[in-house]
Amino acid sequence: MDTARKVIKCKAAVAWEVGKPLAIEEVEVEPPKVHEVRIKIIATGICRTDDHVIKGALEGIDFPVILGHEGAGIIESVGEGVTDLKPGDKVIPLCIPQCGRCSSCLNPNTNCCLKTHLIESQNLMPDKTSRFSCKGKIVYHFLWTSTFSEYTVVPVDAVAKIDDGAPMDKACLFGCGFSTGYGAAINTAKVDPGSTCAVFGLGGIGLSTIIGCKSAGASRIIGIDINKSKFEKAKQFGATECINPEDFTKPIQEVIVEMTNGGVHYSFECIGNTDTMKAALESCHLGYGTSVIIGEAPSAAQISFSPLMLFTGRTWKGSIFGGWKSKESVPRLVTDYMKNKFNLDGLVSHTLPFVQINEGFDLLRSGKSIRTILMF
Ligand code: PAD
Ligand code: ZN
Ligand code: ZN
Repeated sequence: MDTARKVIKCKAAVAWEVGKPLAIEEVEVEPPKVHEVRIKIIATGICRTDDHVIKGALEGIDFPVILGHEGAGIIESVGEGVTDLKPGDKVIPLCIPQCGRCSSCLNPNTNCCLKTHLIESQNLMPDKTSRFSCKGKIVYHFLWTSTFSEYTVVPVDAVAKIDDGAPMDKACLFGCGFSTGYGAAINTAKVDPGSTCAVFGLGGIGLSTIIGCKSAGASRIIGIDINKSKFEKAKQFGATECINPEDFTKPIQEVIVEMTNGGVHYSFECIGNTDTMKAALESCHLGYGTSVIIGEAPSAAQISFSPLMLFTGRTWKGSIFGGWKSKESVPRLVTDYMKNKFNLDGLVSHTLPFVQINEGFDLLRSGKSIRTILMF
């Protein structure tokens, strides 16, 4: 059936209000407008950031909304003016776009395109309308990705075309988790061979950071988590030792400074908690230690720390989507994966049919899963 230019009715998980489980609904998805594409999502992962929205921790999200930002799919149809994508192409929607024209896109040192949700809301398409509706009500987009829907509409600046042979159930991890952690180590920290790293939080982001630290040649990688069941996998990915802050009476940063004779070269916060952000900074060595914030703290959070930490030569950075300029880098990352440059398959702890999405969130909240992949 030729669906192009027609409204498609399909399944989606709608978040009607804060704090409620997602509801599987039949939604209407309009055809793509100018410079947009409609994608049939094949697989999507569940990331902690989606959970932050469900819990109301992130400001500026309108409801009802279709969440999801770690997906992989196939172009169903393209809107006017789209020249670089065609129906049938395998693609990954990008939660950080790359417009190629703004001052950040033109600056080689950042991936923070000014079209991102950090600067203006991505609850609607660029023309300020939605392509989704359900039961006669408008449903909002999320990060321009909304991958918790069998079909979604995305602006072309937020879509990367990937290798035709890429397995979709793994490729979706390049839409957030893997790219974010791996890039934070490679691009943001620029971990060097022989260095010592500390990774706070061993979920999908933390484990991907470990993969990055290892491939950059770090000789010692310390994993930190309050859930011991994460340690085995962390070691498989390259952690040389794992510690639980609850096993010590003194603060974890003091433990790490002692273990490493003054502090680590690189630390990464992959939790989203201001206490562990501070602990990660204080775990760094004076003079040359660098700490990278990857975890997303609640919108209203503030942090206080001693300026002496930075005065004495430590560097504090943040990393969004691993520093990758998304549209050009994601296809290369997927190709590198196909050439076995890194193995991320172990990040997928569970696979469920899409309609069991709430079970996927339960697995995340109970600490049992790394990434649950939902298949349509
Ligand atoms: P996750 O919940 O799977 O992993 C977090 C891990 O931290 C779990 O294993 C917890 O047990 C552990 N943890 C929790 N509290 C503590 C603590 N006090 N001390 C030590 N360990 C603790 O989440 P995730 O890996 O999907 O995401 C991690 C964060 O990264 C989260 O805040 C998410 O919103 C953020 C994120 N950032 C980006 C980005 O571009 N910067 C992208 C995607 C996700
Ligand atoms: Zn994410
Ligand atoms: Zn841009």
